Amino acid sequence: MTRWQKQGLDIYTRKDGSSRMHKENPYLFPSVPPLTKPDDANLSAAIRRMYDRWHPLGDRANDLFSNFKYSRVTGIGSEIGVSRRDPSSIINVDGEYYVWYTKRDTDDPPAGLEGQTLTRPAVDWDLADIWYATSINGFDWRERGVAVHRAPKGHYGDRSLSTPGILVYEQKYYLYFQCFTNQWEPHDCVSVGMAWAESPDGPWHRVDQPVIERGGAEAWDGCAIHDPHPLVYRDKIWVYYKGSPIDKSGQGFLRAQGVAISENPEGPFIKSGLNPVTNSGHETCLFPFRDGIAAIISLDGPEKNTIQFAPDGLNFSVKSHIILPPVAPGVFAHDMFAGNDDGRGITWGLCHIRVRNLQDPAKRNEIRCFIARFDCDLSIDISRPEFKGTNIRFSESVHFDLEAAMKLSSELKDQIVREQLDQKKPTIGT
Ligand code: AAL
Repeated sequence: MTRWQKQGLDIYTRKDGSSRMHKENPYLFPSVPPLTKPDDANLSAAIRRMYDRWHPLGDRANDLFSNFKYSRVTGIGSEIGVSRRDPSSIINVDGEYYVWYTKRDTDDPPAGLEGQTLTRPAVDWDLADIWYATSINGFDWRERGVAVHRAPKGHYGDRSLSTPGILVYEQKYYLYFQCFTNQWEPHDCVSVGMAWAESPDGPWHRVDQPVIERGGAEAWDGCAIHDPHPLVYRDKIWVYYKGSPIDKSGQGFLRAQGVAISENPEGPFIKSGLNPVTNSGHETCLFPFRDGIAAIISLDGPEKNTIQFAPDGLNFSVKSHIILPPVAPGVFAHDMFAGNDDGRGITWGLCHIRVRNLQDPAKRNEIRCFIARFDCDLSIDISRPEFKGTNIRFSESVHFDLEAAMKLSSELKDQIVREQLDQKKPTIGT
């Protein structure tokens, strides 16, 4: 008598509706896990989590999991003496992709806070302007020139403009960017400026005052509003950003992101009462996904290197753990500004890669960046199994790479050799 009836690849179900994973032996975990959680099986905490939090097929069945594969681009790629970094989202206007980014082309490399002058940059994104480039295929780019120049001396934004985010709203174009005024200040403190244009090719009109202000002295975003990332959601303009506090005593919130919302591109932007809405992440990168908002959260914080999702744009949770995420990504999401509660996800974007002068320890500030492309599968509409694999191993050169500080330095090695004498307790008899 067959008490249990098999349902395809799914579980065995009894007439009374109860289910189990294996017809004969309820304790045997099968090679093909049932797609729905068996209700009478003896499941470990990890396997229960697999059903309650993840999916029995793991990353393969997760629209919000992807690997990232990188390509060099032409036109805005690596160039000695020039830095291009922090690309905006990418838009498509009349068949051409457009991207905006920070470009620094100074005679001297970054010299740090102490070494800066009116013409020598403190950091890589100092004494910079917002430039733009276009492309037909997203791999080969043509640099088109400056989009938004620094302001004249004595005006808001006369020191440096960096890290742009693009918004297309009611047939007009808006760039939001970090707007540095006067001498470079410690801690990268800055507010957000804005410029608008009738066409993606400009001319751009710079607004002479901040459009999103820093929080108060004790706020989580009291020092800086970084990486402004606009999108349209629920009939409003949402600008996500990374905040940082003035208090750098070591007790403060290290990295978090929040959002400021407005009905007009010019503002006023009202910061969400729930800010910060992430507890992790460095540069901001978000895109509409189904009826919510997805975010690539990388580099910093307890939930670093994850893809997250908020069904309301505010309450994010981790949807996957990712490997070698793009740094400072700007993505192409054709529906970034559609606001139609039907986000389709992304398959590619641009990011930056940092190059540092490691030959001479005195020149650690000598940094430049270049733009690269990444491809991925965080899309509902395509399926690329090549991007859903795990178990990525890094090569010998990555393990001993100095730039990523993966290789143990000789100073740290000496310190460790000294310290481990105390820890060198006998294996037997402890
Ligand atoms: C980036 C961003 C912001 C910071 C600096 C330039 O990657 O987080 O833009 O200010 O670094």
